[in-house]
Amino acid sequence: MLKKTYYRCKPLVRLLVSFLTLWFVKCNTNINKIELIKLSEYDKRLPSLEDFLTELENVSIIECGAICLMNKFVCVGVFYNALTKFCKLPNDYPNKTMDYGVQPGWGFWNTECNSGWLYHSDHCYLLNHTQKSWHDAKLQCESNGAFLADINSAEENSWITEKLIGSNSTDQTWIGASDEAIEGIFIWSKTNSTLKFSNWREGEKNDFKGEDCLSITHNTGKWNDRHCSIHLSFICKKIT
Ligand SMILES: [Ca+2]
Ligand SMILES: [Ca+2]
Repeated sequence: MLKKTYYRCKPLVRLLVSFLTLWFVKCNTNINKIELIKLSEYDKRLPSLEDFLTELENVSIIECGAICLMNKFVCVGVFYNALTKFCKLPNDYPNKTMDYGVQPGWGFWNTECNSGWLYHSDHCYLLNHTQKSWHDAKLQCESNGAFLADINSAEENSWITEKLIGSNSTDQTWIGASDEAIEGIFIWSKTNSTLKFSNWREGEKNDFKGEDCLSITHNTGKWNDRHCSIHLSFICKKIT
């Protein structure tokens, strides 16, 4: 039995988005953010087979999620009973072959993204603080099965600025477009397509001494073209 006090997770923000409930928590562990998505199709349902790796009692949903992600096995999600504060970590993703019983209070919470990644609108995002050139950042994302993030709407740009970056600094971080192929025509590397949405800072893009790679400013979410060889943090994105 893992003790709940070991993790000391504090809920920071709780957002209700239609049928999704997103939790952002801060822990004193290497897990800084956890996102759990409640899958309503499992409400009040619990596999009656005792097919669980771990069972915990008297824990919060946040603590339960943190414990799941702290384990070495792949954490697919948790069964949690809001009435009794019991938590069960399943061996595998629940499926139709399991024998379900209807029990009050139980719900299934999915960990859609790996530890450190944040979920938004069917994608997982990671702000990687390692400073890399634009091309090395792109390769790093791709080595994680992701891509250097594209941004396709004002809503996505705002979410990235406020929730993923969440900083007052004027630092900039790489995102996934460049105009190296045709000067002045920025192309998302993921899709090889031109920008359908843009959020250039006043006076940008200016190709100052040959700037070709796209960055986003932390505090404003505004875009700037920078020299591809400079080292910045970067945002990886992948489909869930
Ligand atoms: Ca340029
Ligand atoms: Ca510029």
